[in-house]
Amino acid sequence: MKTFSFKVFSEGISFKNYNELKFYGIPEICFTGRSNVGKSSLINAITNRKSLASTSNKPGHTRRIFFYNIAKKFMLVDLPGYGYAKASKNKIEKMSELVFLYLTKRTYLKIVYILIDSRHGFKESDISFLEFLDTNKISFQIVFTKIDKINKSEKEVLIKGMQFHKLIKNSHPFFTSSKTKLGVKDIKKQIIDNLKNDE
Ligand SMILES: Nc1nc2c(ncn2[C@@H]2O[C@H](COP(=O)(O)OP(=O)(O)O)[C@@H](O)[C@H]2O)c(=O)[nH]1
Ligand SMILES: [Mg+2]
Repeated sequence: MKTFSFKVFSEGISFKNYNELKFYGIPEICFTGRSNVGKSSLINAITNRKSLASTSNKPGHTRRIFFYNIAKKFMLVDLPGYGYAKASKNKIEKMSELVFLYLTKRTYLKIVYILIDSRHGFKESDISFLEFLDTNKISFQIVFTKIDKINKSEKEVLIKGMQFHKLIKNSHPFFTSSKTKLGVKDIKKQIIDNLKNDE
């Protein structure tokens, strides 16, 4: 496969229930993270759009899974975020049934990009989500967002913090900013490489 531009072929289509999900016959690549982590901004940066992912922020839409067909090569999947600040504690801990079924049953799923806000680092909900992916043998890639908001020594603290958990210790995170576009190319390159392995 040659490189391709991440042109959005179809506008987002969203689902609220697992049994409504359609199969598209192309690989699926997910983005998720705690709310406000910068997920919509990063999806917009990757697809070079101003407001592609903003609709998923509308009230009532936050519990839906959004699919965007990118250049007919893959489906970019915007998973509902976890760790809702306004939800009850119970909801924070509990993964929605939709996300659970999607992640455990979807055979076209290639990789999950886990977004972590550089200013806040890993939280308990991130770690439990990572443990869930590991248990279910789902590959993931860690992406630090809003890197423009931290300085060099804060970045070092962030990297050091990764040594404390076995699941993230040896992983190679991406450092990104939707503001400066830092790291956006690296994600696109990894996606293209990942899709190549399928051919
Ligand atoms: N400085 C900076 N702000 C960002 C960046 N990405 C997102 N934000 C801001 O963080 C807030 C949440 O971003 P959004 O993409 O809506 O997060 P989401 O809730 O995860 O979809 C917004 O105010 C964005 O402008 C970034 O890379 N740099
Ligand atoms: Mg959003």
